[in-house]
Amino acid sequence: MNEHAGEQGRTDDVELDVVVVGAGFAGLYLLHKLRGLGFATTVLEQADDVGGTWYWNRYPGARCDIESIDYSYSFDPELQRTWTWSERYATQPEILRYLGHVADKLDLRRDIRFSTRVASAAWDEAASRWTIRTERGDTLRCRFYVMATGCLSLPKTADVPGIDRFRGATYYTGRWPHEGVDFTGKRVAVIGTGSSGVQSIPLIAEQAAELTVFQRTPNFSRPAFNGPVPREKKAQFDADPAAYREAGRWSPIGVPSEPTMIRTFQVSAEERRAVFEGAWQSGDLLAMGSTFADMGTNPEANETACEFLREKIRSIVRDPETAETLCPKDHYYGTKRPCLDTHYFETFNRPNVRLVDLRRDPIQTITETGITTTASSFAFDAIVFATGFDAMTGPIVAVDVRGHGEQTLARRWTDGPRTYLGLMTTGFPNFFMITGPGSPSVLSNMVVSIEQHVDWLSACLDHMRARKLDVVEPTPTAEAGWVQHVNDAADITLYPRAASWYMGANVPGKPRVFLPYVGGVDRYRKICDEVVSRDYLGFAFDGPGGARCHDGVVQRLQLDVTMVLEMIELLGLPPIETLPVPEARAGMQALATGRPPGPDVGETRDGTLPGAAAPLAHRLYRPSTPGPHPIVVYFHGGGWVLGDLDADDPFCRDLCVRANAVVVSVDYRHAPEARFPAAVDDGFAAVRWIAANATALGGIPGKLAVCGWSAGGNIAAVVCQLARDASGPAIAGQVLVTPVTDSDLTRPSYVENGDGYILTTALMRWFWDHYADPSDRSNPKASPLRAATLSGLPPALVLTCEFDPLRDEGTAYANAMASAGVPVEHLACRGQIHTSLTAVDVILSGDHAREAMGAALRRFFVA
Ligand code: NA7
Repeated sequence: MNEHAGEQGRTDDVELDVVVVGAGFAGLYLLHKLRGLGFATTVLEQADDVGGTWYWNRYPGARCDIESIDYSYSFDPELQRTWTWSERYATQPEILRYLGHVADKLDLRRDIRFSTRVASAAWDEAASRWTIRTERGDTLRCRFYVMATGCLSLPKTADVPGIDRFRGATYYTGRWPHEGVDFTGKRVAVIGTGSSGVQSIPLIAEQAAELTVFQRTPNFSRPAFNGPVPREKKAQFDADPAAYREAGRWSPIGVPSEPTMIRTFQVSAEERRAVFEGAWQSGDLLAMGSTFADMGTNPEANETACEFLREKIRSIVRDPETAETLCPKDHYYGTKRPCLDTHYFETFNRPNVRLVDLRRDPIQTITETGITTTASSFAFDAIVFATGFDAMTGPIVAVDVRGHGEQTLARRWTDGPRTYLGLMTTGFPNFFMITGPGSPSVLSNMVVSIEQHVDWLSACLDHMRARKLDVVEPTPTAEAGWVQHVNDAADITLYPRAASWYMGANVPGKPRVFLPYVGGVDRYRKICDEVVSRDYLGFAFDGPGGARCHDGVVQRLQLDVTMVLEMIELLGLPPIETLPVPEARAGMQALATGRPPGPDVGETRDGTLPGAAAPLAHRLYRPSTPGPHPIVVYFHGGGWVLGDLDADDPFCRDLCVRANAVVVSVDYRHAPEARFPAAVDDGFAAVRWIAANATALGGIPGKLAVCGWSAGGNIAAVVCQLARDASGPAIAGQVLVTPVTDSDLTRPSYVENGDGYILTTALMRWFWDHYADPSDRSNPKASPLRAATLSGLPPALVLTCEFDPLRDEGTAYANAMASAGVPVEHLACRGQIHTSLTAVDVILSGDHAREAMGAALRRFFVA
């Protein structure tokens, strides 16, 4: 098997195209693929056979927890036809047999050097080659160097004091003896309750005389209900394997699925329970996190699932104190990797099993004979460490990798990994990672993500060869953009709130950075494909074929904005400007149904107040805190044509809570029925009336601000100018949310963002045509940017969005006010579109802007 054993210390005179490190799922497929393309490839593998993760993790109960049909290669139809899994979730030995079978079938072993650990890899600038040195003294030279080392392959150093003192046997789940371990009659300790602990504990308990489980953090786990491959699943697969695989590739997790759009609190408590029970009974790892659309983002929603799961634990574990100790309470479901088990919680009902809660009773030291905690001393014959891995970055930086200027990767990543697409990192030409940090990797079915990376990388090398390009490296711009996107995407989820290995939190001293990409396998695949179709956007190539680079950032929209745009595209709605006004209004109302309602406020009250010509409807939102409160007069958006009191209701609630102010939303007259200047005249009349009646409204006289979105921002801005010119009422501040400030539709933002981001240039033109005659449009009451002077206006917060046609006129207004001496804060919202900031609980990435609005208003009222 190991044809190179005994050839230690050799220096290859062959120049390889590619050296791959690791012979697990990734390395095997990569070798096959590159060989097929005619690249001279060698794989280096530290074990003495193939298998990677599945070679090392031989602990009792080790098995996959993505169903085996999904957790297997898709690239070879014959392999799919001829291999049959014996169980729904295959055991480690069966998966290892599978990988051995693949290696045999494709004759891979002849290009794999086993028992070979890479010691260092250095980029030779002059030759544009990598020099790889192994711990047994081999030296290899290659054009491309690929780490296919897996995300969970470097066991974490056991950070428990006294570990070397123990005279009994110690075992690591990730380095389990090949011959197995017989615990019969032994007193055994298991430290760690992640997947490895949860899978092994029930089996160790069956054998050992006594088992003591040392738990630091309880984990969410559900029964796998393992057994034969479910008939339905198999039938679905067999009916059309290619279509089945394609559905997996274009799914969020890499397993065919139909994501739900329903949010947790849209259904009753009973319905919710039934949905959770269904997920529990399914034995599917992904089912619980997919029960409702907001599981990963809404803490209260997630907590309902957590409590359901805790109840299950309490119903299984007989001793109430033990049950309570096993109930996770310090993290949301899914934010630490959940587990699937077979009789895990039941194991704690056995008389020979006890649980030690390390949060209450931490380990002081391991001794010669056992473990001493603050409260007790335990004697053991064996200690099993199920303490996990230095995940994702650990195996990569463990090698002394040196790129440009001898810089080491470990040093470059001191503050956390920086990658472009999780595939490459700047400063390290021709160095690739398979499922590296910044790619979906561990948040997905690994095999699907591995295949995607291998296919992408092979196509890239083929592309380079065809164009005589020798060297590839991502650009700093592309990498910075991707790192930003990966972080932004994680920040809208609950993930960063947990001390998980996803965050690097399990390894003392490791930077806390969210490592994988949460955007999903499908969206990520689309992004990688887009990079290729845009001439390898963000990659710089060089070689005899010439230097070339199409620099740029591939994903500039926030993840949740992308998701909303995708949803709207699916709806296939006609452009608003092609509709008659009544239909456009009805369409807007229909779109608003079913959206999240926004936060609760103390009280809402509908009424009328005097407008410029006739009474105007208004809605008042009062905070639940004791009053009186300052007042914010709010004007909704809709291009002076659309919108009503309901349109921005969630946003008004949000504003009310964040500003701790009464919000009075005023429904001014709309065009085309009432054209310019009806809307602004109504706005001014309303502000005057509200200021005069502040006390009756529960407000504080003299503490009044205005706020508006889009055309409502236009009204708010104009009202401030009118109040200044009329010497009252006093306005403490103005919050202008992506406001219309000018009728000039030729600014660059109208060109760059004129189509594809909901508010289009064509729609803006339609709005203006309905609202104002061309001759009126330069009037400052229509285009407040054109006022003779902007001095003397109230302090302002102006919010603009990067992908909004109105971006530049908002910026221009903020700058012009600032030049005129008005205190102005301008918040330019990255990756957002015109409709982002009012989309409360939908565009979560807009939350910090909403918080800034609340803070600005509170400041205005203090001043
Ligand atoms: P995990 O999931 O990282 O679990 C490791 C467990 O060990 C976890 O409960 C840790 O508690 C615990 N641990 C780690 N260090 C200590 C010390 N020093 N003292 C006490 N307890 C400790 O690794 P697994 O091998 O179980 O699973 C890895 C992945 O493989 C899994 O997620 C699946 O993707 C497959 P903590 O939670 O850090 O408090």
